[in-house]
Amino acid sequence: MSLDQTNRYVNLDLDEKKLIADGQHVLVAYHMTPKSGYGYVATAAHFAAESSTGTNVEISTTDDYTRSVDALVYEANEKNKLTKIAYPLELFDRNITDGRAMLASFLTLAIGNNQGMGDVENGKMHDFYVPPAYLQLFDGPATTISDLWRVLGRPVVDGGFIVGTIVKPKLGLKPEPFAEAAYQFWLGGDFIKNDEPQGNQVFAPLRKTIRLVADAMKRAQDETGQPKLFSANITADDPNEIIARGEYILETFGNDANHVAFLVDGYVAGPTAITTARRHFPNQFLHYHRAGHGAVTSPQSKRGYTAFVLSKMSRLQGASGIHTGTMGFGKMEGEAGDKNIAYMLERDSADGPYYSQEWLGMKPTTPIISGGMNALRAPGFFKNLGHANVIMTAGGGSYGHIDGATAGAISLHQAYECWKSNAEPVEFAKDHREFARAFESFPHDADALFPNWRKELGLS
Ligand code: CAP
Ligand code: MG
Repeated sequence: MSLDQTNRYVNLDLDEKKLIADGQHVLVAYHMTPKSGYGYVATAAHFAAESSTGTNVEISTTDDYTRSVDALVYEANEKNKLTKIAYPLELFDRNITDGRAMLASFLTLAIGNNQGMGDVENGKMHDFYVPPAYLQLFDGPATTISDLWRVLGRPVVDGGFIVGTIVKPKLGLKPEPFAEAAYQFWLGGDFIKNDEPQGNQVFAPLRKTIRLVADAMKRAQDETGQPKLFSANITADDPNEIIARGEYILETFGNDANHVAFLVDGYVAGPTAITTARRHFPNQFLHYHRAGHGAVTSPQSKRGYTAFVLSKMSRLQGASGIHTGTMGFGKMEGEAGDKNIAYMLERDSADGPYYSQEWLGMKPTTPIISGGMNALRAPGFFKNLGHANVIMTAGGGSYGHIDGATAGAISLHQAYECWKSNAEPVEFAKDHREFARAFESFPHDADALFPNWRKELGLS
């Protein structure tokens, strides 16, 4: 039987409103289940101990100050498996260089050893609250979608939908066909990203590919008279590699350097990679790709943290935009209610599942919508979210259009117009060719979303 730490690490008399008013604790809500045979409150106590100042036995070195910074369970509801823990701000590590906070410390405490304890079946973070004194220690975003709208020549407020894609196939294109694929999309669209694994593969050396992409951007801008954007993947294990890639890319784009965003695979490469990009390239839109997050965020996973928590953490780190899924309208896991993730990212005050959060003017992080999206799915997505001030990257939805990527891009712009004009999509398709051809390009989606489309559009 393990040590009963309830007396030390549980205080169910703590009042959440007072904890928030005092502003001296990070509050975290977990769905936690003890292993069978273990008491709920006692396990929650051990969970808090292992997440702060304790271990599984009493130790001789613990002193009064140590006890004063214990993380404390202030709610332990066995019925709905809800454990809430208050973490004193003193527990969290600060940089020796500038005294600022680091997400690594929040993770290593709040979602560290407590993820593998012998008496815990599972514990998953569903929400957390950051008080002003801790919030101000995080970088937050340096650039936002407003900087992209400015480059696109649009209003920097409500600049509207940014039509994007991912150069597909995910891997396998050599530099010349890669750049051609980019050029073809840019003849109709605004924004292209590297796919998350694209970097410096032997068949597509980054230095050559980036030179050709920069040239393709120039040609597309000349051809269309429209500014174009490129989100270049600079993900790497070594911060020096991240910096070297970023510097090469900016130098190569030259006068178009402010048309470049930097893509970082923030889940697999972690907070160090995100912060390296955020601090070394503060003028570039920081595009957080979350590939791999499903390992912990999927509803199937009873450990780790949710997509909501991942997204909220990305704003603290300074992501200008993060993939927030397609809220049930695309190919990846998600549901319409995920729009609350978007609201937590883009608003100055928003409600999470358990905590309201004031961002005190910290710049917003833009929802980036990706994953099986195409022109047919877009109007329903905008309707659910309630606006279109987002970046949508449709890979298959562009390169899978039967008239090619340019038409795919145009069909996405038309989908935005369809939603903005509150038009019925099949009716709208009758006088918007590329949008109509999206029905023929993605017939399974068309059948599911608009069963009468063939008859209405005069197709057998
Ligand atoms: C989408 C995508 C994105 C995922 C990311 C892909 O391609 O490029 O990486 O959607 O998921 O590789 O699948 P398609 P999320 O447009 O062709 O689906 O945005 O949910 O993190
Ligand atoms: Mg991808």
